[in-house]
Amino acid sequence: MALTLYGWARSRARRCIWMLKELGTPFVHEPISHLDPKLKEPEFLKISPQGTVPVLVDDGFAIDESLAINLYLAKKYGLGTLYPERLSEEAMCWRWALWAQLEMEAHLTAVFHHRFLKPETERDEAQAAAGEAGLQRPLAALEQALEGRSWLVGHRFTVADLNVAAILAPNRIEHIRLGKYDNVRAWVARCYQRPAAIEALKMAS
Ligand SMILES: N[C@@H](CCC(=O)N[C@@H](CS)C(=O)NCC(=O)O)C(=O)O
Repeated sequence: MALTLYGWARSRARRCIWMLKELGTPFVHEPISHLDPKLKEPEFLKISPQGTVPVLVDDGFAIDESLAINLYLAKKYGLGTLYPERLSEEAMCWRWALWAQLEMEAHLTAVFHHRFLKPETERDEAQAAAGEAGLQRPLAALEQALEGRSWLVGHRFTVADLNVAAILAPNRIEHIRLGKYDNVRAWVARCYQRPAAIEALKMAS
């Protein structure tokens, strides 16, 4: 099989599983945990230089970084559906991925870690609150971008929605107050009602 995804669904690999399920592309799944020491062995570092998951190997070509993997997969297998053909729309897909990674991910991680993931004795509510405060500007921008529209780019669900919604995963955003962001809440729900998203989430439970 040419296409192999490494990383169990309880890691950021879930983002790529979601993409692969959307595309319906056959793939081999190697559900290795992000805690597995094998990730730091020379053999694995050859395909994932930082020893992290997810990593995708497509016929000898290896790529890590979940959102980049999704852009690659969408362009290769979903051109005209999940990946727009028009250059300006393609550019917006890159834009949303970079934006989500840079403007949201670190803040969300701080909230998730300090309100949920860390043992109670190691949680620091000040760091969680700082993360939540840092999220206000990007959330307000996303709220505005979704005003009067169902999807971020064009008129259908694309890799832009998948990548941003993957960062705003339900298990993360349940720890932040989304009260005033009605468009964001509704859009996240729309994205996660998709059968591929449901399947990917099930694999993590
Ligand atoms: N920005 C990377 C982050 C990759 C990452 O940190 N993955 C975690 C699992 S969610 C991991 O493999 N951690 C193991 C480690 O950092 O040693 C991506 O989006 O793929």
